Amino acid sequence: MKKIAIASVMIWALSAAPSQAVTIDFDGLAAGVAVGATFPGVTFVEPVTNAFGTLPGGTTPIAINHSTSGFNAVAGDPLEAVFAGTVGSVSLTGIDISGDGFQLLAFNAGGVMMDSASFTGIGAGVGTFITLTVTGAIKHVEWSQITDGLGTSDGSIYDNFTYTAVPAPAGLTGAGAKKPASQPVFLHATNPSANVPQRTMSRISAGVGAPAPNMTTASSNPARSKL
Ligand SMILES: [Ca+2]
Ligand SMILES: [Ca+2]
Repeated sequence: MKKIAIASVMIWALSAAPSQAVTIDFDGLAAGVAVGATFPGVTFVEPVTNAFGTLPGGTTPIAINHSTSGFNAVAGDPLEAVFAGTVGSVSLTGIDISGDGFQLLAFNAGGVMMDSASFTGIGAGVGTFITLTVTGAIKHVEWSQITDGLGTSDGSIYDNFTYTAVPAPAGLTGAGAKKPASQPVFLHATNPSANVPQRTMSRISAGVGAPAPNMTTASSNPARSKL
């Protein structure tokens, strides 16, 4: 019966009503891996995982940062997420947000920026976090610091990527809709009903068929004394 119950939850996650929020907390992934296409419906470009989800504003233990610029992502080379279709809103929590700030930009299918949100903290932003939301018919989002005036003396990470699909026309949401739309769905890469070992998923995200690269927290995240 327990397996049946878990399977039912997953079916809900995969066939969620169009207006339902989906939150990716990254906590089922190991630290130091590319997120890539781990989660259905959205492909992450640049984000790799780190073990700083324990900081204020995050969910433990995993958060994300840029694959090459680490904790100092800049607007010219942002982190990105591209949806398979279009979604109606995207929210993301920025953690340890300093005077260099945090911006979240939303683009439509034509690549035109249609919404943006931003926040600027004070100093190195230790303990400062903010959840930004953008809305519209969103095909992809980009996020980064606003500037990098503080350089490597400061950095930021990100966690809890949430999106809500464009609501379907009235009358098309009733099939199997037994779960309240206000209740978010959390996607974990290690959901037992997926029946895919976490290690395998990490390899998939790094390249199918290739030997698992030596991706460690140290090699994927620049050595930093603080964020
Ligand atoms: Ca997390
Ligand atoms: Ca910071």
